[in-house]
Amino acid sequence: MALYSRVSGSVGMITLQNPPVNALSAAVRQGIVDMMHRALSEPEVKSVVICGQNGKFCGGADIREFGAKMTGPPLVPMVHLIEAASKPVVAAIEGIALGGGLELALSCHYRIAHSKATLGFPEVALGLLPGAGGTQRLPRLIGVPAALDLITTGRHVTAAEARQLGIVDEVTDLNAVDAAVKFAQSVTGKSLDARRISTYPCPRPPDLDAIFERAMQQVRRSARGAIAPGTCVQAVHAAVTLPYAKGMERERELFSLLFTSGQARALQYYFFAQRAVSRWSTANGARWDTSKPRPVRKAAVIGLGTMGRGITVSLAQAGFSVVAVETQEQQLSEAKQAVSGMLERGAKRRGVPLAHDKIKYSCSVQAVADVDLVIEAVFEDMALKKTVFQQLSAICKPGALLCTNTSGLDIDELASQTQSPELVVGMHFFAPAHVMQLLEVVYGPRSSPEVVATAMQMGKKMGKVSVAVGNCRGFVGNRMLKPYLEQAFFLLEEGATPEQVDQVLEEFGFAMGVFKVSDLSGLDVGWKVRKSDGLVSPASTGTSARIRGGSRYSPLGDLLCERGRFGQKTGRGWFQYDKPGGRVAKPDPWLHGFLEEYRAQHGLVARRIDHQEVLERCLYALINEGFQILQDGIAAGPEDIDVIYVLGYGWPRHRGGPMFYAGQVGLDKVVERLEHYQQIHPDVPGLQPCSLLRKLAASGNPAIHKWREVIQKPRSQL
Ligand code: 3H9
Repeated sequence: MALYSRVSGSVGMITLQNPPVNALSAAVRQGIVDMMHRALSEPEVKSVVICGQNGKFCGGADIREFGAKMTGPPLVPMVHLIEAASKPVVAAIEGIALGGGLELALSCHYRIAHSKATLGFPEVALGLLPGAGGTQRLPRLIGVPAALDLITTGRHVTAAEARQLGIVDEVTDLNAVDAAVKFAQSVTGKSLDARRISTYPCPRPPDLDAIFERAMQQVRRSARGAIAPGTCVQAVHAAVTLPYAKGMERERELFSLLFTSGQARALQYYFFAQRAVSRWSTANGARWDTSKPRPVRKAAVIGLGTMGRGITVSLAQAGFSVVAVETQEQQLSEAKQAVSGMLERGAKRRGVPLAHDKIKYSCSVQAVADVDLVIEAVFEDMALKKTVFQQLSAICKPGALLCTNTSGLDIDELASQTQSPELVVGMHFFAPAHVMQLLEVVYGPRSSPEVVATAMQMGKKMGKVSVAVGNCRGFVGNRMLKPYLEQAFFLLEEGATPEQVDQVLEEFGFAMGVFKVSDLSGLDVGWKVRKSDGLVSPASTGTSARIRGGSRYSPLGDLLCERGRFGQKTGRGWFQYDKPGGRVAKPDPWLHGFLEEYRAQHGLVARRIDHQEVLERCLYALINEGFQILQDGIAAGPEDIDVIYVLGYGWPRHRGGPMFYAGQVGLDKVVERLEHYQQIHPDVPGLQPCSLLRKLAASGNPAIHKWREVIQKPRSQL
């Protein structure tokens, strides 16, 4: 709702009241309309200030209302009422003015912002465009190129930048509401003719066509199939080419198109999913709201390879004192140099404060004796990690958390090396660790709830989205990756090429196809794991080279590694590169010949594989594993899986994540297609629909927020 008060005798003050971000719900919109009429009708009131409660102007339209039937006054007539007012209306922007919140501010005649406020049009990230006149007013106010930038990227700007762009009239370090009241008094009685943005002509730069062409190219390059950015460009184009009223009609048409799209639903689901994962729970009943994190001031990182360096940088930038340990002098000095460079680049590019003085380097593990938390980041080798954990358990002060950065090793096995297994958790960072936003916090059966809470909070302080997951081989992300990769290998055996598979996945919206990603991360990484699992050679002579443990296995990755093809780092992998370390993947005729020979050797006849089969086999096998993970209680809900896949594995955000996507396709259809492929390829593992997936499909494809009710039942039957 909106509160009304009178200040300094002549200023009517309308305060938006809808915690936590004063979103423009039906009640708030109704309140604004009613209070505007009241302010305009009171003769003593000479000017109006609109502000938000609790230091936040407004976070935009209430996203929670998007799924329901629209009630209350619409936003567009509301902003027109404000702009048309005969008394000056001043927006007092504290905290945030985002989306519909900024549109509300743009309908006011003046805008005063606090210096710490941020402003922007983030609608594009929700699959929308600013639909209450934002696409028509902003270019009129700040010009086409700047408006295109803000609207198509959704980036937030500081009050200082907003002032520079001409979005706000004044910036203050003092109380912005008080400043707005004073300002409102100072403009009482002045003509408002020049203050109504909708009446401004839209600037028409001479190279207008080139500007729009460039903007379209830019969004096509980065959108990966998302439709909102290009639609935003079209809406701004209408501001330049049509009179205001016609431009508003075009904005409404384009907004409706997006609003009803599956992409908008996916992006809005994802918005809430990313917030839901912070309300974590574990399989044994620990929860975010009953587990208190322990204080951490000083942390340590053991092992300063690529991951350890990134983790050190993240910790230091988040303000923690860090002891960085690498036992080899030479490697320590190289790491020190690399970390300094990363900190300097962070300061230069992102304005992160330089944090050299937060880090102390040491060659001795003894240096971690007084820290509150250790993150071990040595090689992915269980024997080595066990030794480190035994040492840490003896050296660290009582109560210190012992965390391991691993992409899939058994947390419980490591915990059993220590005197206090309840203090052990996994922290699975993604490379590069100081850049990637995702952190899987892996709890073992013995990890204490406070320890999970502490690791989750540490991730948040490092600017990451932390997702709590249970302990199993590969946790959530890498466990689901295995069947996805397997299908891709099998498809090569059956006649596909790496470029065909990657093209299909990239057209779906992945940042990179599965084979390019393998080349980037290094084919030797998986090879090492397969070797230690005893998979690289058949169990006994006479067993087929393509069978392991009774299931089909593709040794293609192993064969490439045996030939020294480790991907980008060696200049050859599934693709070829111009030099070792090269980035541009090119199809490799050698590989095509190699695949032909391989097929001939194993009696495989290549067939034409269509795009649909590539997509369905890769994605549905991955999704099926996701349902198995839910069934096993490794992830608490589908949101956890979706956030992991979007932030850690390049899943296109506008498709919501694999579990949301499955729901959109229809769970019954996913089951039916998996069964279809399973019938044709009975020897291919990963195509047998898991029982939770079957159960959900049979219960009528319920909406994703209802899955948890069904998930609880199979678990309790175990
Ligand atoms: C729009 O305006 C369309 C119009 O152009 C045209 C229409 C015709 N609605 O992120 P946080 C909740 S589209 C409802 O954790 P922070 C959020 O779910 C809208 N709820 O805090 C969370 O709830 P919970 C354009 C909202 O401090 C709580 O607030 N606006 C909304 O890290 C705290 O959020 C946007 O896209 C909302 N609009 O960040 C802004 N916003 O605790 C989206 C937040 O139950 N919001 N909530 O999980 C944001 O970017 C961030 O939330 C914000 C605060 C920066 C505001």
